[in-house]
Amino acid sequence: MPREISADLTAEGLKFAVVVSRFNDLITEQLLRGCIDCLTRHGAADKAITVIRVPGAFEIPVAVAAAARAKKHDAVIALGAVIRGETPHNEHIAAEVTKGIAQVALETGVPVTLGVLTPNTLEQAVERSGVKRGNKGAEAAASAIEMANLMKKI
Ligand code: INI
Repeated sequence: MPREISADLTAEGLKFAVVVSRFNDLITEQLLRGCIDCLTRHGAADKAITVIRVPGAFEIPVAVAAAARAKKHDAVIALGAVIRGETPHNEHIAAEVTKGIAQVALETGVPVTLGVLTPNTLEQAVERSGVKRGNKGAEAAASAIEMANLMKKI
């Protein structure tokens, strides 16, 4: 049998930074709610969660980088909402955020999870922030817990 490494979803004793953008805060506040709910339900203490607010999704990577380099958190969670059609440069923003976040994770070795919605419409954003299609903030939180535990095991 090959040796396998996988991790559980216990957040007890782990520390998290959550970087959340204010742009489209109708949506991002719901992502944050889902994220914190997931972390605490899995055992994270309130004082083990630091919420860092940035103006828009474009500013997420630099704050994620600062949080990861501080080496105070077991994982960093990025939350935002880039909605197509709000501005012609929305696609550039979405691409930069995704690339930037991935780069930080690879460079620092700190897991960073992506809870940035990139829907076509506000309605889709609402659906993915706790209404019909789950909550992307909670999904990003669960992935962060798993990755934080996994990195300790590898
Ligand atoms: N920021 C977002 O978080 N979502 C968006 O949909 C968005 N659009 O479409 O413009 C957006 N723009 C602001 C951007 O992230 C920066 O905050 C701004 O350009 C200042 O650097």
